[in-house]
Amino acid sequence: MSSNPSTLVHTRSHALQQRAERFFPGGVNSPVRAFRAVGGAPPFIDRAEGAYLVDADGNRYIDYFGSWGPMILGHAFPPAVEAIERTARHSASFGASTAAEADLAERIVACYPALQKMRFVSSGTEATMSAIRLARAATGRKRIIKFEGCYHGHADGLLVKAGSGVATFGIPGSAGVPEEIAQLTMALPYNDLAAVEAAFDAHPGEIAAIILEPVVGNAGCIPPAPGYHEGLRALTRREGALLIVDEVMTGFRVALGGAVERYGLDPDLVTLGKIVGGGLPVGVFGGKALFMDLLAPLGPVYQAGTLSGNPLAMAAGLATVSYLQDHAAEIYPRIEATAKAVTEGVAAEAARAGIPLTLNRVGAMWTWFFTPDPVRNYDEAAKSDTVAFGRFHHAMLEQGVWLPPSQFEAAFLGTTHGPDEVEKTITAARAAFRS
Ligand code: HOZ
Repeated sequence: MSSNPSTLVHTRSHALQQRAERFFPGGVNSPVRAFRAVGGAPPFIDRAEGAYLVDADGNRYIDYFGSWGPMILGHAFPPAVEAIERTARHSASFGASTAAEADLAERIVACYPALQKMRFVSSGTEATMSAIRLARAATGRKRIIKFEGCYHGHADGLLVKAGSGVATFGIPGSAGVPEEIAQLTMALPYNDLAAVEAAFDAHPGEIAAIILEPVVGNAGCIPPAPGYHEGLRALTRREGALLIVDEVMTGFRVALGGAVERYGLDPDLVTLGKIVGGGLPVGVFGGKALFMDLLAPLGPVYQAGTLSGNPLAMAAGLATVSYLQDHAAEIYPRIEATAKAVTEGVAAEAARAGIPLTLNRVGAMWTWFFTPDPVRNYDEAAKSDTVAFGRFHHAMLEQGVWLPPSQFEAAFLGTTHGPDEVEKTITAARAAFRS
């Protein structure tokens, strides 16, 4: 693959990028959006509908990142748009309770019975940060275990060997995180139960919780090895530590009840985000009532938020989750079949062109790793040829296919992707691999 000069016009996007750089570091409000990992300048989005993004210069793209996960029902999903419009007429925020919060919670519990009690926050970062505080309070312990390449938002203690932008930019651990805090986080290789056992042996009675992405999405997509989840549950139970399953990415994605349903997990706490807010900022942490009831005002663990349970966010979340729940039997097999067709079709084109590619897919999330070898953990993901990925990304973008702009992010599709999009994507990949 060679990097051909751009044929699409990006004049307006370039001007908007220059303007944005006056106000925002790198011109962005979240690092991976800057396209630094794949090179080139990011197109600015003007609008989106269904499976398509339209940029500021009028170029159309098939969207395979779906706002990094939330848009499983396609962009501008009409019931969510109507619910937001209707709700906004009665004010965007009250800072007091509304019936919509319990309406959404009821729907969430129907999909996630493991959430005996929950609390709404405004982002996945808040959800994981709060879940960890709760685990520390519940156990009276300080240390936590996370896994290399897993990303759980940008709270201090979780930016240790993290995935997503941290992996993309090769930042070993963020500057500004005090060593004393980072030391409380043990980052272990994913899919390696012996490493977890050794950590518990080395720090008996000190580990409050294990937090994991049940299917890694933030180092690219990495499925759990058979028996891995069960092993983590058995070890945490034996050692009196909590198991926190971070389903911000996988929730309502790999099944209606996320990885908890798909793999039959029994977590102590679960975190949700992305899809649960239907594209608006919502995070959730919840789980066993005995832990959740430690939260203020019932207990001594403090956590709060002016925009928590925000009415617009609840409206979008309710429209999305209700639709998913009511149509789950049809939706999940269909998006999985579409994802299988597009991912295997592209992988077959790579094989025909002699380009080594390893495909990891769970349901409608996946990564094409530019490596011939299996990818079961972050170290194996990091062996990918990121330069080749960057060239592929650009060649696809040029042909109207927008993939996540980093080898270390998962791709997604949803209900509005169909045979046409699959066909166009495979054709684009054929051209990309042969260029
Ligand atoms: N942390 C997100 C990807 N895993 C990126 C969020 C964004 O840039 O919008």
